[in-house]
Amino acid sequence: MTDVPKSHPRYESLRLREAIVAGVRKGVTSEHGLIAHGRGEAFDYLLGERTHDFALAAIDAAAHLLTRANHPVISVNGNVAALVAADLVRLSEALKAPLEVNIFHASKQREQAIRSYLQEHGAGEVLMPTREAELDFIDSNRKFVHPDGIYRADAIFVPLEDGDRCLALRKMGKAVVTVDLNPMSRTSRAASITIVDNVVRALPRLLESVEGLAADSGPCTAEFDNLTHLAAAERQIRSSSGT
Ligand code: PTJ
Repeated sequence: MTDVPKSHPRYESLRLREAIVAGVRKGVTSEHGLIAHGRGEAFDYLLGERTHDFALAAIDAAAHLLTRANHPVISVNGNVAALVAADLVRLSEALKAPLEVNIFHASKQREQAIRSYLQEHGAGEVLMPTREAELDFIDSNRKFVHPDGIYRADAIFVPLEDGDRCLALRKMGKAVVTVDLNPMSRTSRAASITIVDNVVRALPRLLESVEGLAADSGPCTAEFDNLTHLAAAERQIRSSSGT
């Protein structure tokens, strides 16, 4: 990383900033993505920049839900592509779930850039938004989906989401797993399972859980109550003294 020694106490946080800035420069991440990242940083700081028990429980429940789904799909936007492209590709392979580009800030050029970036990280086919299939209950660019991807999916992994589409997907009867550092966001509250953690920490753990389950498809763990988990995350934030 440019000029920052690994011994710097904020090294990891600065590394992620650089990854997001590099994403913008490559045309993968939107400029708005910088602001979204900053909001995430603030929540992560309050969470002590570590994965808590409520997130581990959500990861476990998410792994069960996604491995048991008939047609899981992984939705990719400009921020997650910049931060965790290689992990998304590995998760897609482990779940046999297609990757589908779906962005909020409309840009055909950026959609193509995200696809190319995923392919540089080992992805095969990447589904793209189409005009052939539209989600109900939503007006933004995110309504345009692929007929064999999000449109047909019974479970969708949508890390770093804006609330509208999450609600629309739920109203359409689909299960939604999200990763969001803000337990109070509309997305967090609307999702079936919210992993309140940084996507860069959550993805490797989710992958590990999915790979473990693929080897041993044991019984499903207890029912997951999303709102109870969000309340635990909020308590953690309110009691925080930072990192
Ligand atoms: O590429 P696009 O056009 O689809 O745009 C993607 C963003 C993320 C810019 C867009 O979806 C957006 O504006 O999202 P919001 O409404 O700002 O919500 C993003 C949420 O993700 C916020 O609640 C942040 O706290 C959270 N967040 C940000 N960075 C991370 C994060 N959660 C987990 N890990 C992060 N690294």
